[in-house]
Order: sequence, then structure tokens, then C-alpha cells
Amino acid sequence: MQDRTYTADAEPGDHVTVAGWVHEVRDLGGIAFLILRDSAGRIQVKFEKDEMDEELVETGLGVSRESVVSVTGAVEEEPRAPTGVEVTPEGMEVVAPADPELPLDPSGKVDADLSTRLDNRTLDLRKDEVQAVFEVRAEILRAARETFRDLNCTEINTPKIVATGTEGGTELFPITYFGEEAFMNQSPQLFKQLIAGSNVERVFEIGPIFRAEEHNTPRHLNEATSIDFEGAFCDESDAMDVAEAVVRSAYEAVAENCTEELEALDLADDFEVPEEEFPRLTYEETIERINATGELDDQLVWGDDLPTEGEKALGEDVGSHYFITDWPSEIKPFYIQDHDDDEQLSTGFDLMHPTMELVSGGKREHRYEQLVDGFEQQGLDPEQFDYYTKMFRYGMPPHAGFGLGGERLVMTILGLENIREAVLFPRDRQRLSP
Ligand code: AMO
Repeated sequence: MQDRTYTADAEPGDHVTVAGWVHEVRDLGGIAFLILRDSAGRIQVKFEKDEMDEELVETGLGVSRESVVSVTGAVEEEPRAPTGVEVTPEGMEVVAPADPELPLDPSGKVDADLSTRLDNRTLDLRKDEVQAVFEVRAEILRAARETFRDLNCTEINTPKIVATGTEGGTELFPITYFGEEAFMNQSPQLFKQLIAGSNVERVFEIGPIFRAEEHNTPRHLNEATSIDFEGAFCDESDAMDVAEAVVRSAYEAVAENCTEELEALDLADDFEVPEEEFPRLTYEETIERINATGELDDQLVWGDDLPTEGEKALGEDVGSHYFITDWPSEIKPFYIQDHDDDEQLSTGFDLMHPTMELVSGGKREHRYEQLVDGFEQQGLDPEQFDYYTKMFRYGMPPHAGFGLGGERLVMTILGLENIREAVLFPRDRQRLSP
């Protein structure tokens, strides 16, 4: 729009046209105020009924909340106005009227449940605290990209329509690809390895992953954003260092660049950047510590997956982010390498926030024979993965990497109760639109 001034830039003495949404209209009798909101903030528009053009006053007072308007007038200092200035209008246009019946109240005075909010995201995002989540999310992704670039990684984009799954067959979404069965990709796992094995060496990708998980939980999505890393000549310890750097840089960036958003979310006073190095516990130590909390009915034994209550009990015990290393080989995927001196033990690791898993990773099996054996042990047909395994015959360096759940990172940094709050348009068991 030509010559439009953002509300935050309107200074006393200026003559401006501001444009945005009608936040509220307060009619005090002889005088009325319209609060206009745009992405930069809010500004008060003052209507003096006896002194102004009747039609202008009618337009200002008659407009419904959330209509889009543009107002032209002089900016004056007004200490009693919310931002210390107000506009005395000379002209006003209703650019796009809003139905007076709104499905949710963007002023936040009336609470809406999450489902109503997600059905009406455009209106929901007009609330400062909701917009703040997505500003923070954008800053977290920016910080992750910057950290990877500082670590000499190249950003890649890999296919999301694929011929095979990698993270367990039951969680695949099948689609039809020109008459052939194909799938939505569960992880860029195999592609990122194939690129790490080229001269590019160190890569990262931020993109969607698709998991046909049946269960609806506050921390699972059917389409999530994965922040992936893969590095040639890296081992699991190097990959853990990178994961830790990315997570820490996300907190630092939010603390430094999102002060207004943290205030809108009421987090400004308590926001903490994790300072200490994340401890690394072995899987064996982990199950011993979980058992010692006494929170589980049945004691965990070697080879068990960690139940959610166990993760929670340990998270409270540790009180910070922590890694779990040296998982039993049998519960890690085929592409994870075992330790040379003990093939029951894998190089796989998880990074945990005290409340949930954020990252899985490990050193990869880069030796052709062992890789093919691993497929067979997991009941997968190595021939289907020939496009992948054959590259391991042409000089595949040792390499390691990880996948970090983007929404879980946002959720844990902001303490959101439901992962859906960290996604604009979540996909879950009930939700395929909007
Ligand atoms: P994994 O399956 O553990 O590992 O996924 C990595 C991380 O992605 C996030 N995540 C999810 N977030 C929300 N909803 C989901 N349904 C969901 N599934 C996964 C989690 C999880 O820790 N290829 C490996 C990674 C690697 O080894 O590089 C993988 O995909 O935060």
C-alpha cells in the first residue's frame, strides 16, 4: 500500500495513513476511540463527535471489530493513549469488513479451546501471545541454520516422496505415484548419509517428516519438522556436540532476540538459557537411575524401551537436558553402528529435555557388508535399498548425525503444553484441514 506508515513508526507531528485491523472501539459519549492494530503494534484513533464530519464519525463508530481499515490523519502526543500518541482522523476507509460474529475473540477476553483456535488460525494469530510463538519458532530455525553454517555445513533439501521407509514400516503413509506404491518420507536419513558420503561432507536439512502414528498425544504429530545433521568423519560424540550446540544456540537466540515475544508469553522473568554442559548417561546408567526413582511399577531390564513415565521421573532427577548413550543394538535402527568391542552396544544416542526426547542420532554403519547384514537382521529387503547400499561400495567415510524434532524444540523452549501450539496447521489423527 502506498505511503502506509506502520503504527510503531507514527511520531507526533507526522501526517500518516495507518492500515490494519480494528482491535476495539470504545465509545465514551462525546468522544470515542478506535484502536487500530497492525503487525508492528497498536495506535489510538480519536473521534470527537461534535467537531468532526458526521460521516467520518459514523464510519469509525460503526465498523465491526477485526475489520480492515485505513485511517489518514495527524499524529499527536497523548500520554493517556496506549502508545503515547494518537491519530486525529481526516479520512477513514473500511477496506474489508469483518462479520460481527467472530468464531473466536482475538482480543483474548474470551478463551477458545485449541481445536477452535486451530480451525481459525488467521484469527488466532491476531493474538500477541500466539503470534509470539511463531516469531520465536522462526528465530529458533534461524539460529539453528546459523549454527550449522558456522559449523561448515551445507543446507540440503531431499525428496519427501520416496520408495521405501527407514524408521519402521507401520508408521508409513502410502501414496500412489503414477500407479506405483510410494510413501511420504519418514526421515531424510538415507539421503543425508548419501550426501555426507560425497565431497560435501557436512550437511543439514530442515524439512517435513511424515509419521503415520496412530496415537494422538500432546507431543506427536503426523507431519513434523525435522532438523537433521550428518557429518563425514564424525563419530557419535561429535554429533552430540553439534546437537548440543544447536539446542543451546536456539535458547541463546530467543533470550537475545525475542524479548517482546517472551513478554507476550509471560516468560520474560523466568527464561533461562541452559549453561551447563549436557550430561551423558549410558543406557545402563539410565535404567538404573529410573529404577532407583521408584516411580515405575515394574523395574526396567536391559533391552527395554524407556516408558514415558520413566523418562519423566529421570528428567526430574537430572533436572537439565541430558544425553542417553550406548543403547542396546537391538532397539536401534539398521543404519546405527555397533561398538567395535561389543556388538550388543550401539553408538546410538538420544538427547532428552527433562520432559521428553528431542533428538535421536548416532554413528552410522558405513561398512558395506555389515550394512547389508543389518537390513536382513531387521527383516528389511536390502535389494529395495540398493540405491543406498551401492554407494557404500564406492568410498563411504565413517559418518554420524542426528534428527532433532523442530516442534518439540519450540515446545520445550516455551513450555507449551501441546505440540500443536508450535505448528500453524497441525496434522494429527483428527486434523487434515485447514
Ligand atoms: P527419530 O524417529 O527418533 O529419529 O526422530 C528424531 C526426532 O524427531 C522428532 N519426532 C517427532 N516429533 C513430533 N511428532 C512425531 N511423530 C515425531 N517423530 C519424531 C523427535 C525425535 O527425537 N533418522 C533418525 C534420526 C537420525 O538418526 O539422524 C530419526 O528419524 O524429537
